[in-house]
Amino acid sequence: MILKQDTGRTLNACTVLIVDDQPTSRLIMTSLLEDITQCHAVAGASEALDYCAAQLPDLVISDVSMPEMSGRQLCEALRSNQPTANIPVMFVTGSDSDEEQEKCWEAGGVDFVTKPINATTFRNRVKTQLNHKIKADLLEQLIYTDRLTGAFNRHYLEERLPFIVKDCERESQPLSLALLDIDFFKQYNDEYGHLTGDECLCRLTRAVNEALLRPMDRVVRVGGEEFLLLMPNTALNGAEIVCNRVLEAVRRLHIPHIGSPFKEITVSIGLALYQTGASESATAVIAEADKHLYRAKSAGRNQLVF
Ligand code: GH3
Ligand code: MG
Ligand code: MG
Ligand code: MG
Repeated sequence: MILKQDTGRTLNACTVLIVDDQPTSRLIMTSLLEDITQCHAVAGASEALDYCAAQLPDLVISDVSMPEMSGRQLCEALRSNQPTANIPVMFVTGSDSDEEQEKCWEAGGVDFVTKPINATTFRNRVKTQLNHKIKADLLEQLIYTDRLTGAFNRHYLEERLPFIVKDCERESQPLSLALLDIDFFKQYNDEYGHLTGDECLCRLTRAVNEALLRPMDRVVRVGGEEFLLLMPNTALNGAEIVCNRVLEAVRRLHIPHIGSPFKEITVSIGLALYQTGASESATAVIAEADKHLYRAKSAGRNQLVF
């Protein structure tokens, strides 16, 4: 079965986070929106940051003046952190001075609503923002993922790898990189046909994704039947465990392949480590993983080399 991409998201499947230190404001906004979308309300910015990091809501509606941290600071904090950088922030405030407004726009806000809230305007502006977000997410998915398997694509790798490396450098964390290639896949296509080959690629992608542990891990389709596994904050011993689990997950699919000595679909994996502060670039480490993959192939396939 081919992986279905998430193209038909509707407003009621979106999540909105409401941030306001006044309980009545939270209540009013929630009651105005709860028939449109999923609402969650919190009383302050630090709670909001935790929620956003964990849940990635589709829109944040924030009060501007709050005791511990202002709405503007919340917006800036969301912007400066990659996973939350694309969450739109709409400001709702009782203070409508031009200066305050200007600062909110500068902080990266997408809309600015003044209290007392006009219900119709508010509801429709929220709907507009959510519709934009649905389209932006879809566009991102189309740009960064492979249509057949749903895995991330080369374009994603070229654009995101420098940032992934930068995050690892900043946190002094290792980055494990593994190249995976299907064994005897040309014979598989010859024997079972290209469509069955495509289906095999999809099932394999799903199995590999499921075998990866952390939400930060990524599967990138870098060639026809070749995948790069990106494992940030993962040292070699951890990555070895993950790669062995991937090998096992593929074996457990038990996809028949009579042209292979294993009689089932298997993969070979070459693993290498990017260490922060080292002179080697991530691209050089991928080349090293490729050498290890070649050795895994020469040594009989269906194995990991690092
Ligand atoms: P090895 O064990 O050495 O990796 O052998 P192999 O046959 O897998 O390697 P080779 O690179 O010679 O062949 C890769 C094959 O993958 C060629 C092509 O038929 C198949 N392939 C590449 N992209 C796709 C795709 O999108 N769909 C299908 N069905 N097959 C593909
Ligand atoms: Mg307030
Ligand atoms: Mg191959
Ligand atoms: Mg290949």
